Amino acid sequence: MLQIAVCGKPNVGKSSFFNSATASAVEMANYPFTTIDANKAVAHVIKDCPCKELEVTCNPHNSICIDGKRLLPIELIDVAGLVPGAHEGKGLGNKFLDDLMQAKV
Ligand SMILES: Nc1nc2c(ncn2[C@@H]2O[C@H](COP(=O)(O)OP(=O)(O)O)[C@@H](O)[C@H]2O)c(=O)[nH]1
Ligand SMILES: [Mg+2]
Repeated sequence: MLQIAVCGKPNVGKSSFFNSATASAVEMANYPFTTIDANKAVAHVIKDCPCKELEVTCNPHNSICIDGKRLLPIELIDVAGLVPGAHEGKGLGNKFLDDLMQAKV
């Protein structure tokens, strides 16, 4: 499954977006480093499925078709905030970068 990491400065709403997109309930709060360990959950991109236009029955293997709408799963990864000097070990340093590197995007 495609993995997309949500990356940004501390306290900008990454975990709030993650919760909305995946119907999760990870901690979100108005101070930096509320998120330490990365959170992962599945969200769906919703597109029109060609099955309606082609008038065929749809039975996809890697996604879900509901009444002509195709739900394509992606794994979202919510990581700690990006701080200056992370590559030198500041903030969560390399741990933060390791979490990010799992993602394709
Ligand atoms: N005004 C405003 N506040 C937001 C928005 N999204 C999140 N917040 C608040 O910003 C704070 C940090 O949110 P959080 O999701 O924990 O940020 P993160 O550190 O980037 O994961 C929380 O108090 C949220 O309620 C938004 O779109 N607008
Ligand atoms: Mg967060």
